[in-house]
Amino acid sequence: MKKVITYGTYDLLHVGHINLLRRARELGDYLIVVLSTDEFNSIKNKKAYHSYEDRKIILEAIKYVDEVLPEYTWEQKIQDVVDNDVNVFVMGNDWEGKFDFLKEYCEVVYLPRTEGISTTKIKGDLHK
Ligand code: C2G
Repeated sequence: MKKVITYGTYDLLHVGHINLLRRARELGDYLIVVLSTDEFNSIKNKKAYHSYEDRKIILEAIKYVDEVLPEYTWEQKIQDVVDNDVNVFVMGNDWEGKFDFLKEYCEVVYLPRTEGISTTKIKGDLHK
């Protein structure tokens, strides 16, 4: 079984997230999403609207997602890849090159982001 892993906050779910998850899942047979906890979001200077628990329930309802695990730190990726026998690490290309250290452990794929949509844009548009 070819296992794929990806990371993110996945707040205010939108088509950019779904496009990423679909393409990531298509690279293997099983997709693990490592979801930023509320505490880690504050380290990323992000404030999610939905709690970790709610973001986890939402992600688990997506047909492309097989498993959701918590992301607590920047430093857990190697351990996650090894512990879960991951073959492919995937992120949107806003992260291009940032996780190439994982190439020792698995394939590293950066996928084109979906243009014109982001959680930040949604929040901004709603305030207009
Ligand atoms: N994404 C995308 N297109 C968009 C918006 C997001 O392809 N228009 C992708 C991002 O590139 C990322 C995933 O969707 O791969 C989740 O995006 P975020 O929730 O913003 O994740 P981020 O805060 O970048 O978290 O350790 C890594 C971090 O946890 C990444």
